Amino acid sequence: MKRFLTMFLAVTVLLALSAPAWAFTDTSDLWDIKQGNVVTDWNTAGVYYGSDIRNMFGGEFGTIEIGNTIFWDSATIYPGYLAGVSWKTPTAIDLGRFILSVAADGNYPTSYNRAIQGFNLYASNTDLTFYSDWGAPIYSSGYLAPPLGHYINGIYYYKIDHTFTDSISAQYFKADIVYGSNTTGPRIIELDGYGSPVPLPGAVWLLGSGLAGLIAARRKKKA
Ligand SMILES: [Ca+2]
Ligand SMILES: [Ca+2]
Repeated sequence: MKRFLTMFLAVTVLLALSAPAWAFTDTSDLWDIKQGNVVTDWNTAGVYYGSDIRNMFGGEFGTIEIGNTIFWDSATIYPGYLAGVSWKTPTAIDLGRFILSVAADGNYPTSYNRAIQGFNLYASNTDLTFYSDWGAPIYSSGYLAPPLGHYINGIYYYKIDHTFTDSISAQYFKADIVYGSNTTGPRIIELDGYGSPVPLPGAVWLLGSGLAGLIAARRKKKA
């Protein structure tokens, strides 16, 4: 019984800790369109293959190519080109963490296809247009490509999972995705925004089981 309980607790803790990592549909995602997030604009890189840019915020519209949004593949687009999107939440949110999930055609350095040179995230409390000056990004990445072995369901993935030291209160957001190739556009699978980290369910479970153990031990002592 004790062993079973320990196993059960360990599995619960593992599940609680691992759930947000690759869950593309997540009710705690404050940027999900199911939470009322509205995509306000995007730039000329557009969206390819009849897809819909809302698909990167939990949507399922148009042609869904491996469940994702894809920006243009075009010879007129060059490495360093910015594919951008802006969006707004119904009210200001406290952004504590974001996860960007991107698919690629192969494994770096074998394939540079769909690698991105960078990802810039902007936030504001003013209703800015896409082409407004958003000031300095709240996050800026370097070159991104799938790490070796990061291969799930037949797709190579890479991602950014970033937690801010201090949460950022904002209602308007914009992201720049910097092209890494002149022939293949970035495949953005999902962009999730979360509130400030709260005590993990795993920690609560551990605390609860610890207390239960103490009570049981006391009862045993009394008996
Ligand atoms: Ca998606
Ligand atoms: Ca999402």
